[in-house]
Parts: sequence; structure tokens; C-alpha cells
Amino acid sequence: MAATSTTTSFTKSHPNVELENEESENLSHECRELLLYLPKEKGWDFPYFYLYQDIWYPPTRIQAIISFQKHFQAKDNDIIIASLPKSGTTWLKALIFAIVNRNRFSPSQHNHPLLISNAHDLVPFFEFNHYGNNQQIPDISDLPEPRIFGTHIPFHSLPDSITKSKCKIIYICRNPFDHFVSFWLFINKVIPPSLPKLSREEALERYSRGANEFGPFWTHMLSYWRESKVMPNNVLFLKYEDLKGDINFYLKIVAEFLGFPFNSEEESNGVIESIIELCSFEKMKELEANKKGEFMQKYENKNFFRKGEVGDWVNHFSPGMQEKLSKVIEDKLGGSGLSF
Ligand code: PPS
Repeated sequence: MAATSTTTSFTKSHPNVELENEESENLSHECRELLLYLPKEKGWDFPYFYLYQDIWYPPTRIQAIISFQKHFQAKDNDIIIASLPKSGTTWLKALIFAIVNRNRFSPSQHNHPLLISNAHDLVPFFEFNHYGNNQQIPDISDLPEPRIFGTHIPFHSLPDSITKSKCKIIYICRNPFDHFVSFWLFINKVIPPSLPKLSREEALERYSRGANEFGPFWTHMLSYWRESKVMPNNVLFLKYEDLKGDINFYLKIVAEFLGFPFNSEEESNGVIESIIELCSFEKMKELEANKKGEFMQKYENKNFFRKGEVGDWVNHFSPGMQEKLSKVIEDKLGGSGLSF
């Protein structure tokens, strides 16, 4: 499936005449023109989101995605870690970095890169890092191979260069109840003082309409879910809850899928257990690199590590909220084969 050039509603007769100054700063002419005609919603940690290719984003993200779609050249051995934010991205980035680089960096060595750097610095995102630097086109052709990238973009917006290649894409998905809680708490921590924090009811109302960054969650999840059924050798679909339930089993699945299977010697030498330990929530949360520092000069690294539990949603949902989200899940995912 190829990336389409604009979203569904392109209503020339009703432009968004009042593009905010701070929103249009550093945007290309092409992006500003596009924004004028895209559906617009109140944002969470940005003043507004715009619907681009069926997904809501702030303007800077759209600019980055357009640049990524235009310029990225995939290599067949590229590895792409895809997710909705707050689904286990940081964890999966760490696990995959450790698996793929285990011959360069032993998972038990005291100066392993994951002990001194945040996983997002080792595995940057296309749309925040590589293509998020205003309008500059990055030179990423000579990154060490296999190159490992992260993205929160849905499958249908990935450039042809990726979808028509032999790249390996691993998607991690999370139960929408826990996903919502993690997302809402995180965004409220990073909302700039100029914007109001969202109550959980207000946040859930918007989440249930799909009106959050990278939402609707169902469109995003289903984009990878369907491709994982069509192209199982290229797209592996994982669930956070499954990894929490049996990380040993899933680590082997991931390594095999990526073409880096563990051999019997590694298995008996405890390499799998060392990777699990290195990337465990408890270990990562306590590292200096993750307690301090910021990602993108906006997100404190410590905020990527909260509880790391399955089922924490029960502490945040009223019965009415539970009913509301259950209905959305049933309406949007029912019949797809994707369930939680
Ligand atoms: S982001 O912003 O997209 O990178 O966030 P993401 O990493 O996808 O999700 C953050 C949630 O994942 C939890 N987390 C972990 N769980 C298990 N193991 C490890 N190592 C790990 N690291 C982060 C993190 O605590 C967030 O979940 P909640 O429920 O908020 O605790």
C-alpha cells in the first residue's frame, strides 16, 4: 500500500484561514498550503491537530512526514519499529537494539550503550529525529547496518520505498485501556503552560473520537494488523501484554523474524536472559541516562518510564468510562480479528 498525497477531506472552499503564527513557523510553503485545507481539531500538547492521511498530527509532524515520504530510501535490511506512542516503544527499541548488536556489544558488558544512553537516542524516530529537523534532509545513508528506525506513523503513510522493500517492520500494540491511561498521563506532563491540562473525561472523549496525536488508535493499529496478515514475513505484530507475559518466548520470535536467531550456545549461555535483564523496566528506569536528560528538548527521559504494568487502567477508569471505551473498541475493532 502506498502513501497517498493528502487526506480524505480536501475542501478548497473552506480553508483554515487562521493558521496560527507559532504553528506556521519553520514550515515549508508546501506544508503551509496543505494545512490550510486539512480538517482541524483542538490539540492536546499543541494548539491544533490536522488530519493528514486519516491520522491527526501537529503541523511540525506533518512537515516531517512529508519530507520522510519524499526522501527516505530504504535498504532491504532496514529494521523499523512501529507503534502508537505509549505502547512499549522504548522497551522494544531497547530489545531490538540489544538483539541485533549482540556481537558488537555483549548484553552483559558493563558499558553497553543501553546502560549509558536512552533507547530513543540509539534508535531515533523518522518523524521526530531524522526528518524532524525543520526542512533539512538528513544524510542517513551511511548509518551502521542494519539500520534501526522508530516510527509512530501508520503503515499506510510509510513511503513506497519501505513498503515495497524487504525491510522488517515490527509493530507493538497495547490494550487501549492501558494505552489511554499511559498516553493521557504522559501528555499532561508535557503540555506547555499556555495550554490547559486535560481531565481524564475530556481526554477520553477525544481519544474515543480518535482525536489525539497519531489517532484514531483503531486506524493505526488496523493498518499494521492487516499488513501483518498479508505480509507476515515483513510485518510482525506484537502486543505489549504478550511480551510482559512471556518475554523469553517473544524475544526468540523477534530475533528469528529479524534474521538474528539465537543459537543453542547462546541459549545455554544465558544471552536471552541477559538481554531481558538489560532491557527490563526496573533496570532501565534506574539508569542515570533515563533519569536525566530530555528527548527533543521537550520530553524528559524519566517520563518514558512510569509503571510498566498491565492493567493499571482499573485505577483510573470509572464504570462509565469503561463502558464508553469498551463500546468504541467493539465498534472499531470488532470483526477485525484484533482483540485484547
Ligand atoms: S513512547 O513515548 O512512545 O516512547 O512511549 P512508549 O515507550 O511506547 O510507552 C511508554 C510505556 O511503556 C512503559 N515502559 C516499559 N514497560 C516495560 N518494560 C520497559 N523496559 C519499559 N520502558 C517503558 C512505560 O512505563 C509506559 O507505560 P506506563 O503504563 O505509562 O508505565
